[in-house]
Amino acid sequence: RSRLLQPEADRHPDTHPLTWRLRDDGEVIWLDEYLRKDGYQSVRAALDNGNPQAIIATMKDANVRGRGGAGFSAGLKWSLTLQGGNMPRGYLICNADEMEPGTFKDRLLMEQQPHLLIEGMILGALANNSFYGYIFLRGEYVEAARVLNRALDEAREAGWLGADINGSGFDFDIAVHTGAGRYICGEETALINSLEGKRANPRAKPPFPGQSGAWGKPSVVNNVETLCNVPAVILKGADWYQALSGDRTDDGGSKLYGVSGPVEKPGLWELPMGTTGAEILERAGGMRANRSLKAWLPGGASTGFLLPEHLDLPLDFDTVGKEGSRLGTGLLTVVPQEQSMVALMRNLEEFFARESCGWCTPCRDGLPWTVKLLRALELGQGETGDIELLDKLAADCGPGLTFCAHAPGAAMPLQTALKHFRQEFEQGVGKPRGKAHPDPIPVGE
Ligand code: L3W
Repeated sequence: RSRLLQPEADRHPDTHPLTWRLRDDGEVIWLDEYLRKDGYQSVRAALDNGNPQAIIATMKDANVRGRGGAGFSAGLKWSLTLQGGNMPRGYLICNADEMEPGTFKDRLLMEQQPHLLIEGMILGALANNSFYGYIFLRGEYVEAARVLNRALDEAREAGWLGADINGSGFDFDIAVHTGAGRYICGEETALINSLEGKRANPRAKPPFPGQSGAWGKPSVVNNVETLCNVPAVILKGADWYQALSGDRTDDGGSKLYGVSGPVEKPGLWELPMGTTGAEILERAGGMRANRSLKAWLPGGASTGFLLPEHLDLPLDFDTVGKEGSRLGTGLLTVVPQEQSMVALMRNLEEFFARESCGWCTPCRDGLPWTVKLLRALELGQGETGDIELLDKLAADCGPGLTFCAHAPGAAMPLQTALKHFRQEFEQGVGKPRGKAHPDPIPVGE
């Protein structure tokens, strides 16, 4: 299996909070070793301190931005959770439904350092006064489920989970819940519906889950990598975390960046936030022989295409936004010169169309229509006006026009492909417009 192998020279607790404990053999860091390497010290410190507000204040000052792709401040989210007074205690949910195409960071974290995630979740539970935690895990992540369940048993036996955690009076336990294979379950409110045993349609926000989530209780949903940052932030403080990225960007911390595609060494590394695409490509050994870079996605299929000229931009949460893209998950997908952008977009839109929950019209009907147009263009059988129609269908999926971010996520790669490579799409127009455009056919036919 693939492993997160941070080079030994880079493994230091002061600079690599997510990966410094990793071993050369890539084996799992079980409890004994985790404890030897400072494990659970931040939970101990937080329990001794006994002030959940202090955890939230540190997280807010550190400005740990959500690593699932949206970049919302975790500390701010935690400060908005309804708690106290007559509020029932709620849930701390880890979003481990990693299905973004090209993204494999959370799996490697969970498979190798399960206790780091568990420690981050306990801190999240303390801060949000959660009484129970769920790890909503992608169903195909069988190995991660095995590792997590064994680590949860270890933590329970050692008193880090369960009733009265290490004599503190605080109760909290965690269960792994495996998903059944839908991308939309990664959207936090669809995830909550799925957890409740309902169909995974997104819910309207507000109310945000922190106000009313699973079974109507305050529920905080954070990504795996986000939660794995928490122990070191609580132990070392906001200034240390901010300084990790140096003067590369205003966003602090380190980030798991990776590459897939025709590069010499596809992989995943912990690097300072704001590392450039060029530096990440260099880590990956550059493009394979006889391949040159045509375009790249900075963080999954729902981000926008960037060009070689953008390689020197810092990959933080805001900079690539000015180029029509987003950081997303920070795992680059590299596209070589000979790849047809029309075929690539057809493939991506087939994925997005298939994974639509069907709730909102622009997504349910617009995405299959997009696939139909792209299929025709790919075969050179597009009609005059098809490209303008693609522009319109993508615009109809824009932010705010649908319940959740699935449709805007599907629109962004299409819009940027049309912007940067329009000529390739135009080459697929082979005939004048027919009398009437037929209705979209269901994807899969
Ligand atoms: C309280 C407010 N909370 C926002 C919270 C909100 C959520 C977080 C981000 O989409 C993107 C999507 C995918 N009070 C709040 C508030 N929040 N305002 O902040 O919310 P939002 O709406 O900005 O984004 P989202 O709906 O969570 C996430 C993209 O990420 N993506 C997907 C990645 C998939 C994976 C994976 O498979 N592991 O990561 C990648 O780019 O397309 O655009 O918690 O409640 N006023």
